[in-house]
Amino acid sequence: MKTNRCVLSAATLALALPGMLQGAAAPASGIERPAKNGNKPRNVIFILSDDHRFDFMGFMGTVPWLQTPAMDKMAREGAHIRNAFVTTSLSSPSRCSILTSLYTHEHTVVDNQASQPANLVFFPQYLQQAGYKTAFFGKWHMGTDDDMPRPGFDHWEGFRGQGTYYNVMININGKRTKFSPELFSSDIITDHTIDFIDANKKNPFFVYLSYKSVHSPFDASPSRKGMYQDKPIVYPPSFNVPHYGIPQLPSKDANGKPLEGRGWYGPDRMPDWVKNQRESWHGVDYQYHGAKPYETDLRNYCEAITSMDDDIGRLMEYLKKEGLDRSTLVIYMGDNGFTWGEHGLIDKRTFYESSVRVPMLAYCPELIKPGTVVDQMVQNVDIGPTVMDACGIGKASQMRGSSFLPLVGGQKVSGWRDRIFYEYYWEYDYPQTPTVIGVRTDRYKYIRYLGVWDTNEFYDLASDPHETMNLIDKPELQDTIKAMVGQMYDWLEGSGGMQIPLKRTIKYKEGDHRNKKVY
Ligand SMILES: [Ca+2]
Repeated sequence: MKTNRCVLSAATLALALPGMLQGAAAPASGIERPAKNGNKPRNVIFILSDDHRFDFMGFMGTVPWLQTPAMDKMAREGAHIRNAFVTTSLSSPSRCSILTSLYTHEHTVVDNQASQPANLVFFPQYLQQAGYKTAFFGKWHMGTDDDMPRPGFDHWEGFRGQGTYYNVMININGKRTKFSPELFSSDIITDHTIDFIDANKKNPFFVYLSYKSVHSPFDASPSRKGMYQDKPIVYPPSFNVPHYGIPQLPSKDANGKPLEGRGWYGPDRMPDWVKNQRESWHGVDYQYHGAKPYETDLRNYCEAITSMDDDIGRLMEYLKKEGLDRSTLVIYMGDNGFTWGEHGLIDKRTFYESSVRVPMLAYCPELIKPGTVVDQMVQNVDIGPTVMDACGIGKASQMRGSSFLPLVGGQKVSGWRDRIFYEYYWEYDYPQTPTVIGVRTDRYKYIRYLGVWDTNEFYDLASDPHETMNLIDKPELQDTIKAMVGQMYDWLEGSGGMQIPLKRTIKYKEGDHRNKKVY
């Protein structure tokens, strides 16, 4: 296949080669050398998307008309890790947890602007040390808008900040290259990934393919634009919960007594900040300050997913053609979820299911039986240990996560985590969402808000999977709630998380329509 895109790609790569040798980061010296684990060193491709929620894949049926044939095939012939979560539902913190296997309060990349601490070790550095050729393509988005090569990669192609869908510019091993404006970002970096694999397929390689898709402002490849614009919208059950509006203070009951509990919050006891957010940058009634209607944005989001799926399919076809498909481990994951109407919200950041759950698929016929479904709770901090495991390396001592390779391989694993912990730190740019900490088991979820006068939340996910009835004040659940709060603080105390990381603000506010362009 020779398209204009490929010709341009090839030319650009050729130009960049001298820079590649000089500009790409050399393997770090002085970092730990984790022990070999005896596994055959495999090729690994880790595909990361941006803001793709856990259930917007064709085979899941949430959106009946959404087409994702490549993801469907990965699930059908590989593994669907259906309870996959992030530790913080925001791009930069989650990306840093993927790369370091540390919690957000440990790596301290707490928001999308914070600078990237110099002391972090990224898991691809261990792969380089073990003789792997490593490459990064796409959105790094960690540590301001810096697009320069980062440690751990022999070949680097990074976007600046969020990157763009069209008019793409890529920093290739230290040198910025502009592409023809009509070329689509996912198409370009998929081509370059295939070029890299083609040049390195005789060596063990690791590719970190990080799409700009499917982040706002949502956009599709030329062949997919408009394909869903006449499709009916599926609204989630909690779209109109909470009831819009908050009682005006002072608020009293019929006997003149001040309202409290459900009298104040309403029968479902939804937090006031959630009700407020409905009419904000991240709420369905004023999303992105009215830039586009909710329904248009949702359809565009789905077109962005199908566009990216086309590229994933093309990469998988290439692997098959080259005979690399059976032994290469391919992992697909989203960097955080995305709320589409649940609780009247859009966006991520919260600890609600739509925000904290991510899509995760693993494909490697030599390791994984077709149609494998993993029920255990897997997290972003498990990616580093898992990739290293597949590359024949044990996990590094800093790492908080664990390899889920035995889970997708169908092995019985004892002692796997039975709860996950969550943290999100209030961000200056988008002040609508407070600081959130919490804990979730396979049955219950506890959510605590810091810095606002509001209600905490407790849900029974077995009877209320859409989180519509807050049980925080139920007398019969108080012992369970108290125990989970204790576990949450044990986790924070045990991992140095009892101080909230505070970062210097970098930019003017962007998303607070009441306080624009003020410090
Ligand atoms: Ca993201």
